[in-house]
Amino acid sequence: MKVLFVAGDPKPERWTVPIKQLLPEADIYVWDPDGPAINADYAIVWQPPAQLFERETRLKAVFNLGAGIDGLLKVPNLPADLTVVRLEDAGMSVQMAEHVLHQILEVSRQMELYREQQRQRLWKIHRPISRKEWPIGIMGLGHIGKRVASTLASLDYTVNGWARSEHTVEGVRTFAGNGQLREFLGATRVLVNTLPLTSETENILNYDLFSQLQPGAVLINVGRGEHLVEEDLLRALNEEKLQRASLDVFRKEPLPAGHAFWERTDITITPHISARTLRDATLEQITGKIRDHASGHPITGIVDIARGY
Ligand code: OXD
Repeated sequence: MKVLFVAGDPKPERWTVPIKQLLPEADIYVWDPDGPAINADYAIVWQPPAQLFERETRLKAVFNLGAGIDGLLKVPNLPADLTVVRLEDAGMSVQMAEHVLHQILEVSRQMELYREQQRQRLWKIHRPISRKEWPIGIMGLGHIGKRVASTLASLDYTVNGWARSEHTVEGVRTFAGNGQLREFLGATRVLVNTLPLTSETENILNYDLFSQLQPGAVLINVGRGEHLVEEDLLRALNEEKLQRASLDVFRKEPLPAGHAFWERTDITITPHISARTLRDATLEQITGKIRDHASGHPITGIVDIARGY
């Protein structure tokens, strides 16, 4: 079995050595843009070049090194009938739950105010959190959205969840489809985006949507930069339709030094770190699936290319 590793890591051996340990029966190759076809059976990829699918025409499946497969689906020449498999959790959802909780506590527990007081050596106690004032709405109820929602629900926040189709999450009120979006937004003060990026969800975080949230709303975007209409965010903040935004993902990454977001004290910027791909858990999952697929067993995480996730 031939497995091809295609990701722009300057030290690919960080990946290929453990892949070989986990899958000793396979021959492991690193993508060489100028090299010949190796007739790989499987490819493990992150944002691969279009040449991959021109050159490697015998792939049985391609495994994405991330949960979001928008980057892979954009690659020209991706055969429409190729089996594409995304990462399922692999330690990401717990990180995401932690990150989102942290961003919420920043506002619900007034952490910036207490940091400022520390700078002033001021001991002053403000009123305690009232959870009722911080209803949270999670957009996207896949592995990650569900984990975020159930973590927050376990801390007694009111949590709503919205997705294209019906979902059930214990302790969470769920809404489905465009027909229930308005009601979901009206019940939400902290909006957390974990949606996959598709043609239907691109630009979904826009001025019209922000206008339907509860007063003093907060946006936490851990989905993709393309979900957000950037000028609409600035307008909503300027008009106080939103109180704050915490952004981990951007249309252009790294966020250009001259970008208006850097200047804003009402925007928290993190460099796409809300949930990192953890190498050990990721490779255990992918190599396990490669072995199962090669021996004809069913695997989970196969993407519906037409639906986009
Ligand atoms: C992912 C990511 O999609 O890291 O997994 O953004």
